[in-house]
Amino acid sequence: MRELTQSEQQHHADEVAKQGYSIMEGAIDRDFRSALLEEFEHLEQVRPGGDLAPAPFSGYVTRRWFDVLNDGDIWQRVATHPWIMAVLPKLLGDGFLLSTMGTAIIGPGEDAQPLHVDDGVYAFPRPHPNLVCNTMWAISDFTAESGATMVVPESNNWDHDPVLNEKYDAIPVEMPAGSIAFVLGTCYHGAGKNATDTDRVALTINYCSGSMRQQENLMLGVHPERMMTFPRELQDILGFKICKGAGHLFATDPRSEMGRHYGPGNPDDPYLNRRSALHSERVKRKTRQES
Ligand SMILES: O=C(O)CCC(=O)C(=O)O
Repeated sequence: MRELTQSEQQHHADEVAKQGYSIMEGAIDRDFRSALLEEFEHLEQVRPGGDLAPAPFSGYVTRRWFDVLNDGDIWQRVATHPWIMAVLPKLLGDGFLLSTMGTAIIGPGEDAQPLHVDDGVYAFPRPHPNLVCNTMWAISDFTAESGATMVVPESNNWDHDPVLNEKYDAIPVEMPAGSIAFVLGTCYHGAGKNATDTDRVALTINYCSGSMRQQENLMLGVHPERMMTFPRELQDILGFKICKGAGHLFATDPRSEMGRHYGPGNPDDPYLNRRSALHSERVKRKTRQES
């Protein structure tokens, strides 16, 4: 896949700042989409109907699977899509985190979701710095009829969160299958009504600033041994990367300690080497003192 140019990256960051959302077409190629569709079939077999019971907000005929980093390896690629990774630092700053990832497969007849914001969970008075950015992955076409995400353009710049069931001028984020839309945490949005007779197939992959708590408890949900096999970029956004001094273990990169307990890790990793060198030094000192 080609890289996003600097000016494309800036364009998306500017669009998001201005209107709350931005669409990247051609972000998911045919093979990637087919592999995702296969993964959904697998998930349907092992956890039929999704991980959430039918409910008004998350939907009655909507299938949402979570904790997917324990499922197929394809989710590791999803979490670190290069175009998303290129734009997010401009929106959430360095050290941003993966907050939650899941499917949003909206069945025929599902009503529109109430308009909401994704950073309401933090209850910060607005305006505030960007805390959250969602990415909506269109695996099938997003149209007004199929239930494309509805957004209220420029609501990201308003000074209050939406009032439940109030009427707002929302428009559908129409985009062809294979597109990904950024939706800022402060932008009023919600899934549209699916008035077709087929599923609207999507992923919702949500990121937050490195200073915020992740929505999904990813550090507890994935076994450390498995996390140590993940690419470094994914480990970073799970919380292994120190952000403004926060997130360390023994005042150093947590991978060192995790590698010691749950290796193999990367034997060339300078942090790991430093940590194990310090550890053997301590053991030697202790043995000397005891003898
Ligand atoms: O599925 C969509 O279009 C929007 C999803 C969303 O906003 C949510 O689940 O909170």
